[in-house]
Amino acid sequence: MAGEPQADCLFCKIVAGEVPATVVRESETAIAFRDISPQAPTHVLVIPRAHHADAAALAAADPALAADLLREAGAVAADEGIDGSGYRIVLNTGSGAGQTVFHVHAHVLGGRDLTWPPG
Ligand code: IU
Repeated sequence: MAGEPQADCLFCKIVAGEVPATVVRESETAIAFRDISPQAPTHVLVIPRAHHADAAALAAADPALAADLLREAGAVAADEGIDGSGYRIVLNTGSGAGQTVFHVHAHVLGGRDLTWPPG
């Protein structure tokens, strides 16, 4: 069922505290933690506590939670001091776009110049 924890989901295990992560921010609905393979000086993942596979599934099932996720991503950027210089929020959706963990997560990237288009 939409939103229920999935036994085989790494990010559900992080939410449950069963897998360690460097958490930088928590709210009632979302948590933010540092990516284990950072691609920029700031690289934080923001995830809803509830399990939704990707951004489209989240937006369809719970638009208010999707809004929470974006608000938390902006708050992470402010906490990290990268909101002034600019940052990127990335929601890879589908394996062809590079999604490897199928629990929706917003990458918050910044602290260096970011080029466009992405690879
Ligand atoms: P993607 O958009 O699904 O490719 O992003 C998954 C991210 O999760 C990727 O940047 C990984 O480095 C990151 N990650 C992590 O932070 N901790 C983990 O244990 C695993 C992946 I596996």
